[in-house]
Amino acid sequence: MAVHNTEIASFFERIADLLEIEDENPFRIRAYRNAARTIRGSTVSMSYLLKQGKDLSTLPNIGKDLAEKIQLIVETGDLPLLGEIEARTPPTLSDLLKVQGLGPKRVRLLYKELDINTLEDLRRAIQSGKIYTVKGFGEKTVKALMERINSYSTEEKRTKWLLARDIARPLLEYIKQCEGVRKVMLAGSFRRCKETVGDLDILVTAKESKKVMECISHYDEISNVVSMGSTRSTVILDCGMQVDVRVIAPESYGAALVYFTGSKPHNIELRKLAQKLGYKINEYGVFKQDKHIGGKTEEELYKKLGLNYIEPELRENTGELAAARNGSLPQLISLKDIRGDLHCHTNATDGHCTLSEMASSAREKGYEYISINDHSKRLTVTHGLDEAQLLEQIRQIDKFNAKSDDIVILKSIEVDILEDGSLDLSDSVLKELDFTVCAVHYKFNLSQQKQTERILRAMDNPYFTILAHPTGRLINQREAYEIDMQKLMMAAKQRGIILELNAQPDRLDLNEIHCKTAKELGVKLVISTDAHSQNDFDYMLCGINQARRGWLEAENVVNTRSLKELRKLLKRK
Ligand code: DGT
Ligand code: CA
Ligand code: CA
Repeated sequence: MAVHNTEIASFFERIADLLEIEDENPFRIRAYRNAARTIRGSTVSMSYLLKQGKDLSTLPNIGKDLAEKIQLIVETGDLPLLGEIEARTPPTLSDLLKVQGLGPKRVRLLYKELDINTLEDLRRAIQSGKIYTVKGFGEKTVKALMERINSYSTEEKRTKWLLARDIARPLLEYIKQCEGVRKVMLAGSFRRCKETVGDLDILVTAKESKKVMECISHYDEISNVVSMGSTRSTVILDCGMQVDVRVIAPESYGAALVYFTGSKPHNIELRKLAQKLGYKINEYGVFKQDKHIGGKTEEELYKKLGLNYIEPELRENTGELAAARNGSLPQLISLKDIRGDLHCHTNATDGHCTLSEMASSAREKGYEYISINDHSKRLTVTHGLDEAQLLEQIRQIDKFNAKSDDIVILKSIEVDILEDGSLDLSDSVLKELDFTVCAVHYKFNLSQQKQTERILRAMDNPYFTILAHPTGRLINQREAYEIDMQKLMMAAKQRGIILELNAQPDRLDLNEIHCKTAKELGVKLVISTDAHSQNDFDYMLCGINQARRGWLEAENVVNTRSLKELRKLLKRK
């Protein structure tokens, strides 16, 4: 039996988890995670490629060493390296990583000091009070931890959008080549570009649905068939993702797409509206007294209801129907509007690539500008730039710009907002930069009032330009810290400060509600990838998804502007 891509990816993910707990080199950890992503997202299996004699090191994120490891897994079904790591660090520790609030550092500490290996061990240590002997585990932390453990087992597991895309991609390619298939579409929350998706909903139009279902049942990565009818089926993939597939008639395509794209509240409002107009709508079409009068395309369905076409990202029943009726839907921002990236790291701190490597990737994207925003000294004591190092980087950027005739690198920094609201570098060096990106990286647990005051005080610094990942949340891992967002936004507006929508797939910070509020208040936003390597520029898509869900238009986002316009917007009031 051939080894599946998901199995290979999962070897690398497990290695990355455990190395992280061991506090290994972050570059190495990232290399395993990136490789896992490539493998999961590949539309052909690694086994097949190897059989064809393909050199796997030509794939993105796969170097010679990883290519050899993949080959070993394919040939033997095993990877001794994982066994070696598991011999020193129990594999169950990676389950603990999944508990929100437990990062690798804390998991390591719990393991070293109390020999906590499993969730059950952790629960017992909390109940016996032993956990309080470990540094950093105070009453508040432990209480929150217990709540999370209790909800953990019942919590449904949702997959981040980008990973869902990588899982869906090879499956869609597979379905497309099944005999008789015409169209294949992903619907559901995936199409609405939610931050996370529960399951994948796939619609297929085909001549003969039975044959298609038969073909799908032979997909290599299915672990369990939950149900298999002639027009609908539900399967679980090896990676645990559930997939609902429906085969539909071409004349119902639009109606089915609307129905299965959802959201449910949007659909309910549509149905109510249809009733008012004397129609009935369902997944098969639009009906007037049982006569099928439409539903072939989505546009047609919306038109029959007196509505302009509503983009999937807006279908949450948060005002989109009214806007579609009165012609005031936003002209949503799209990837092609983006002209540059204003949050990028290099290997001067915790990035992986040089300044010119980052610039060349950005150039390939057709960008006019990027900025370099390495960390200031505090964050990563060993990596952060001090003032002399930052001045040296500024000289390097000047040199680069003098030679570059297309892309421009803007001089910047990701500077820490210290606990007292001061910035981590002195004004005398900050003034040498084109702008700053300012962020909270520690002391997440201040009260709402204190945290808000801390950031407001930082904003009083005239060199504060952009507030990075404003809430600090990490999807499935860490809650947002408490801040008065309305207050921060008003302050940002007054001072001409820009808020970042951080596009990292596990941040997506601001969320869509914040984006919409910012737009309404007239606060400017920037969509930035926080790229740590060349491939990370691709995260811009995730940022755009989030921005679209937040009703943003190009004009709300500063990195849709030309460099000349951008420079004006980066000026403080
Ligand atoms: P998920 O999978 O939890 O991320 O969220 P969705 O939105 O993909 O939800 P899912 O997979 O349960 O169903 C896909 C779409 O099908 C959903 O957005 C709307 C539609 N749908 C499902 N069940 C119902 C229902 O009972 N009534 C209506 N009107 N629509 C439904
Ligand atoms: Ca779904
Ligand atoms: Ca579903």
